[in-house]
Order: sequence, then structure tokens, then C-alpha cells
Amino acid sequence: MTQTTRPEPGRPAQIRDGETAEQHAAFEARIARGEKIEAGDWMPAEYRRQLIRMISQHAHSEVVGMLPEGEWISRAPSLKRKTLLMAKVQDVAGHGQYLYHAAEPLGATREVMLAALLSRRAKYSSIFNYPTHTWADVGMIGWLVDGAAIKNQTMLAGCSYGPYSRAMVRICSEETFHHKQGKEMIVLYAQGTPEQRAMAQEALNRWWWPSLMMLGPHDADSPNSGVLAKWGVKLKSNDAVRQEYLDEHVPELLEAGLTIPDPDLFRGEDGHWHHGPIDWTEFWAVIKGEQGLGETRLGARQAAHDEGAWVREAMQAYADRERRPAQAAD
Ligand code: BYC
Repeated sequence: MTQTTRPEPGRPAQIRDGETAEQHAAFEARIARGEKIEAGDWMPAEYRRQLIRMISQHAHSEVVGMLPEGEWISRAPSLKRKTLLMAKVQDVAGHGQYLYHAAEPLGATREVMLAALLSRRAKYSSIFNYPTHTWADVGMIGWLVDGAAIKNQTMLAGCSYGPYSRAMVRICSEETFHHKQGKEMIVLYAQGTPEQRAMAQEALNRWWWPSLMMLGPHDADSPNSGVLAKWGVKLKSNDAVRQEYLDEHVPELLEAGLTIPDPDLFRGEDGHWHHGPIDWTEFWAVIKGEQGLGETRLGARQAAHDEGAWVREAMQAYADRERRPAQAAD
């Protein structure tokens, strides 16, 4: 068959101009065999676009995600808690780095990705537009937000794009520690003084619904899931990951003596926990920055970016000088 350069009637939209059905079939056969796709391999333009979108958004989530907890480093109640939190925030900075590195060989420069974040064209996780009111929010982020993230990322560790998959393996091992320290902290407070128990409960009331939302819209409202599942990026749907998160966390929170703020929550005969209706209006308003701390978070990122300009200039000057050794020796 000759190379197809124009869309044909009935041709799948994912086959772009200049791509052939044979190329797509060979690519999909590699995925079906469980091979990893590497940055230099042939890949459909839509696969590349989806990966850049998703990985850069994930990287931005890590970078913006340092803000709510970073605010508490100077207010940690003990040296032990401060050390743990500093280690966690540093890990998260590293996660952002791995992820930007995973997206760069796909053709997205760091500058372009950061410009997309700062100009609000790229998204980052809705969860980080919620405020942290008390120290217990730091523990609840560890238990619930990292708990939800691990469920999603363990799935992504098996994804078809090699660099993303490998980054996820490393990130998940570090996040498991973040999850444990958050859970340990909240379980302790839930068994503590009445004030500590109230602080833990109020934090759960704040983070329960946002943590369910962060795993993405219901499958029927998830426009990207179809193609991501077809090409082995998403091995489980948004709702399937949310179910895993629920089934692990509901019994543990109840065992800790906490009340889950969902009057409709129940355990079905299928053995799974089922939540009440999620307020998706809030989810979209938070993502758009109409509700929550979107402007504050991006303002903080913009300030950090501006204040770091001298570092980028110094690195550029150093790189330029390194490129001229022969000239300098003459
Ligand atoms: N927030 O078609 P859908 C962490 C968007 S950081 C904002 O289902 P997809 C941590 C979605 O982008 C962990 N936007 O999308 C860090 C799409 O819009 P566009 C962060 C969301 O991609 C520091 C539209 O809604 N994890 O753990 O198939 C400290 C339709 O959705 C959200 C990741 O980023 C959201 N929550 O599935 C502590 C994981 N959900 O782009 C902890 C990587 C959806 O078409 N990402 N949208 O304009 C993913 O796995 C997937 O992107 C999602 C969404 C499951 C999140």
C-alpha cells in the first residue's frame, strides 16, 4: 500500500497527515507485545501530543504541589516532623525534574512547558488549589493525596512510554514513604487529645472530596481516556483507579476513628465501597482558577521563575563559554 498523506473517508482521526495505517499497526503491535516505546522510536503524532500534555501537566503538579506543604516547613511542630517534611518537599522537586526530563525528548522544551504553565495554557492537579489551614492538612495530604497519586502512578509505571514508566517506578517508591508518614501522623492525632482529633477530622473534611476528584472526571466524561487506553498509557480508567483508592482508604480511615464526610458512602454486596455524588462543578471551577488558590499558586510560581532569572542567565553564560574552548586557547 502507498503512503497516505491525506485523511481518507473513514480513516481514524488518530492517523495524521504523513502517517500510514501500517505505521500505526506496527506501533500498536509493539505495544501489544509489551514493548516500551522510547523517545527516538517512531510514534504517532497524537501519541506524542498526548504524552507531552500529560507528562508536562504531571511535572507542573509536582512543582506547584510543593507550595501547600512547603508553607509549613517553618511551622512544623517538632524537629522530626520538620525533617520529614523537608525531605518530602525535596523529593517532590526531584519528581518534577524526572518528569520534565521524560517529556523533553518528545520535543517539548523546558521553556515552552514552563511558559504554558505560567500563561495558564497547561493544567496542573486541581488538588493543589486547595488551602492548608492547619498542620493536620500536611498529614492528610500525605495520606490521601499521595495515596490517590500512588494508585494512579502505579498504573502509569506500566505504561507504554519507557521514560515515563521508569520515572513512575522511582517516584512511586518515594511516594510510598510520603504516604506512610502522612498516615502515621493522622492516626496519631486521631488517637490523641480532643483538639488533635478535631484537627484530624477537620482536615479529612477538607481533603476527602478533592482527593476523589483529583483522579479525574468519570470515565464517561473523560475525553482523553479512549486513546490513552488504546495506546497503553492508561492501563486503568479514572473510575477504576478511584475505586482502588476508595477500597484501600475507607476502611483505614474508619479504623482510625474518623468520619468520612459522605452520607451516601456504603459498602456494596460486591465488596466495594461506593461514594456519593461528586461536585464536578467545583472540580472544573478549581481547575479554571475560578475557585480556590489558582491565582495565588501561579503567582508564587511566577515570582520564583522571575527570581531565578539570574541563575538561568549564569548557566547560559557558562554554557556559551564552554562552547568556545578552542577559540579561547588561540
Ligand atoms: N486536575 O480526559 P481526562 C502529587 C483534566 S502530583 C486538573 O480524564 P486524562 C503530589 C485533564 O487534564 C500527582 N486537571 O484527562 C505532588 C483534561 O484536560 P486537557 C499528579 C485535570 O489526562 C506534590 C480534562 O481534565 N498526578 O501526587 O485522561 C505533593 C479531562 O480529563 C484533573 C498526575 O498528574 C485534575 N485532577 O486523565 C504531593 C498523574 N483531572 O488536558 C503529591 C498523571 C483531569 O485535555 N496524569 N484533568 O485540557 C494522569 O494520570 C491523568 O492526566 C489524569 C486525567 C488521570 C489526572
